[in-house]
Formats: sequence, C-alpha cells, structure tokens
Amino acid sequence: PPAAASQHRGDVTAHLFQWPWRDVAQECRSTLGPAGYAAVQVTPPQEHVELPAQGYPWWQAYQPVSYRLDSRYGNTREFAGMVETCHRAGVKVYVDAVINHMSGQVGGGTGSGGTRFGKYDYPGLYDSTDFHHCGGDGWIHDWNNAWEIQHCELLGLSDLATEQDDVRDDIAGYLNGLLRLGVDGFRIDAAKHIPAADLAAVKARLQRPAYLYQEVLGNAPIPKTDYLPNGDVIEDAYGQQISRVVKSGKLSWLDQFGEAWGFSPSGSAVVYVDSHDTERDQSGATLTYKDGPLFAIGNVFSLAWPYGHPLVLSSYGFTSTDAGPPGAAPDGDLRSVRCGGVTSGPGGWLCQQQDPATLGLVGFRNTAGTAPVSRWWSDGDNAIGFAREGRGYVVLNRESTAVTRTFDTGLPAGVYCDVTRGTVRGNRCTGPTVTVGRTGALTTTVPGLSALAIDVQHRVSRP
Ligand code: LAG
Ligand code: CA
Repeated sequence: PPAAASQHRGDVTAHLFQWPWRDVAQECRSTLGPAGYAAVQVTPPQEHVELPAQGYPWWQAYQPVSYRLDSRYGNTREFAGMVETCHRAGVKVYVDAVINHMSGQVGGGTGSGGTRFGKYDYPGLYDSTDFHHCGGDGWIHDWNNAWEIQHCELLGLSDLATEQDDVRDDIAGYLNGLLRLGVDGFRIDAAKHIPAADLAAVKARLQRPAYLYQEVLGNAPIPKTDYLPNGDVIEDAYGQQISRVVKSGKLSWLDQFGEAWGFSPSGSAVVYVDSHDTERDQSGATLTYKDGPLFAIGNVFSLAWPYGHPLVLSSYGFTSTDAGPPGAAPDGDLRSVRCGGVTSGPGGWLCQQQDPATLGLVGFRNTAGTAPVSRWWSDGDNAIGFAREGRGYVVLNRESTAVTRTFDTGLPAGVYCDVTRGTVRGNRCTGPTVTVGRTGALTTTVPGLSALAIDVQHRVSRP
C-alpha cells in the first residue's frame, strides 16, 4: 500500500454494513479519508448462500459456500479496486472473516457464485471429514459448556474442524489471498466458537502480519483473555453499559468508564455503541439510530472518550430483522447506495458515518490522540464535561433542560468551532462557535439532550 495508508490516523473504523464494494471505494474517497477514519470494515466477501425464498436476508453473507470473492457485494476485480482506492485515501480495509463455519442449509443449494454445495460438501474445498459432527441435531445446546460451544454447530451452521491441518491450511489460504489483495486486517467472526489455539495456528500461517480483532461475546465459560495473545477482542460489554447508562442511568457515572468497569485492556479492545447484531436485538436495550438524540449522546461520548478502538456502524432502516439492504432488485442484486434514509422503519441507507457530529468527533479523537482525560465536571446527574488535556473539550447534556455555566477547558484562548454541528472551511466555521477566554474559561449554554465539542484543530481565531 502507498505511504498514506500507513500514516497515523487515529483508530476509528467505519463498518459499512452490507455496502457493495464500489460504493465502499467511493465512500473512502469522499468521506472516510477526508474525515480521518483509520479503516473501513466490510461485509464478509466470500461466496455465500442465496435464499430467494426468504427474501435474500442480510445474513446470507455469514454462510460461506466457497472462498471465491463472488458475492452480492461484488467480484474479485471490484474488491481489489476498492482496497486500492481506500488505501489511496489513507483508509485501511478490514475484512469480516467467517471461518468458524460454512452454511447451515440442510438440503444444500447454489451459492452466489454458482457453486453447488451440500451442508457438509463444498466441492474442491471441504468434505464431511472437515467438519465436527456432534450427537443429535449437531447444534450447540449447552451454552455453559465450552467444548460444546467450540465443537458443535452455532445455529446449525456446519462447524469446521479447525484442529485439522488441512482445514487450517484452507482457511489461511483464504486469508492470504485477501492479504495479497492488500487487506490490512480481519474481524474474526464467531471467534469464541473457535479454540484460541486453533486461531493461533491459522495466524501462524499468514504470510504477513495482519491486524486481528476477535468476536468473543461475554466472558463465560470462555474468557476473552484466552484470545488476547492472538490480537484484539471485541469488548461487547462496552455497548451494553453505554446503552444502559445513557438510556436509564446517569452520565455522571462515566468518569471511570473502561477497565475499572471490568472491560478488557483499552489498547486491546474494539468497542461500539451498537453493532449490526445488537441493533437487531428486540429487547430495546441497545442504543441505536432509533433513539435519536440519546444515540447521538452515546456516540459523541464514545468517540471523545479514550477507551478502546471505536467501530462506527453504518446501517439501513428496517422493521424486519432479516431484511436485506434497501433497493435490492427482485433477483437480489444490489443497487448503489444512496444516503438519506428515514430514521425509522424500512426506507434507506442511514449513512451514520456521515453524520456531522460523528465526522466532527472522529477529527476530535484524532486531534486528542493520547491526551488524558482531565478537568472532569458533572452536575452529579446527567450533565458532564471533560477535557482531553490541552487538545479538546466536550460537554454532554442528557438533562431535558439547558445547562448554562463556565467550564474550565484548559484550552488556549480563542474562538472555536463546535465540531458537533459544523466544520472549518477556509477559516470559517460552518456552524456555531464558542469563545474560550484567557484562563481557558468557556461560558456557554448547552441545550437539553445535546452536546458541544471543541478542539485545537478547529480554532477559527486567536485573541
Ligand atoms: C456472528 N458473529 O459471531 C455474526 O456477527 C452474526 O451476525 C452471525 O449470525 C453469526 N455470527 C454467524 O456467523 C447471522 C444472523 C443469524 C443467521 C446467521 C447465518 O444473525 O440469524 O442464522 O448469520 O446466516 C440464520 C438463521 C438461523 C439458522 C441459520 C442456519 O437466522 O435461524 O439456524 O441461519 O441456517
Ligand atoms: Ca467451531
């Protein structure tokens, strides 16, 4: 990859859930690169099952049929072009790697690239001897039993015998092919269902170093710490807790948010407010785009706060949890992404990665770098403010009424652009500004259910 791709650009990844490769490329060029996103996470790119009778659900992508890059999202040429374009824009590409299992189709079928397959038979790749066969229906039933979780079938998906050398070779062959196309790292899907030692054996077969973040949900009976020697882990407790605090707790509880809450080590944790799975959780526990200003508060906090590596979900409106991406043709083919969907119900692509506050806070986080949190203030309830010492300051007001006070920002005096609402073009802020006085004091009013963020890269004038 060109030099731009290896420059330090912070640690925010945009997950462009279900986006075709050509649109991802365009988004790297027009938004992700200029805004300072470090990386993009793309949908599993391998050939997958096709389920027209079920309306081509999004989760087809999580049932591999072969390792050819021939999917609903594009072909090998389009995938390679996307990686090249994103690198040119300074954005790394992380692939969602589905390597615990193949399909769950009992009667078999034909894949998105035309491959005919059976549940335990993938011509030229795997046969029945390459899979685990537990008793009974083969499924995982006892979720307190670590052996079962790793050796039986997740949701009835044919479970690869990852302890076998030939299976490890085939999985590594797939990942190495992606690395040859320039891919920078992998989200290891369902990592908890693969013994950590088996993943280590696959990693050892990679032809060059790659960034790994592993999906290990919960801690029992399989602890996330088992996987830290392989790379980072997804800290799913983060999204649960931030959702709970913002929906029904107090922001003032967040002053030690991170390892003190029992989370994984900050430098090894990938975190999100919501994911493509949790936004479909029916319990309503997760903060999602459906929560409007509350979601915005959780999102701004998570980007401003120096714990973990944030993953920003970009998704589409839906009512049915199975619904595939908007605007698909009757044959399941995808049309190009058009941002601007309505925020509830089916309707369109939401493009949360382009939200002004999100763009502003990606810049804020990059500007803050390793500066520590300081000057914490709260009203003891649901309004907080804190600095990233010398680099930025943020106020979050989840009260229903406005907060007016003088905040001790510690920032150099001047007029600052509120990056939750505007950005600097030329030397002017496209949104509201606030003035920091000579002692770093900022006297302002922050309306109920809103946020304010300023950073030293967006100071529009000095005294
Ligand atoms: C994941 N991480 O570990 C993904 O984040 C998650 O989205 C995947 O589930 C899961 N692991 C397997 O890769 C998704 C859907 C499931 C879907 C599965 C396979 O959330 O609902 O299961 O992908 O396509 C579907 C049906 C099940 C059925 C299964 C097998 O919903 O009812 O048992 O297919 O036929
Ligand atoms: Ca397994």
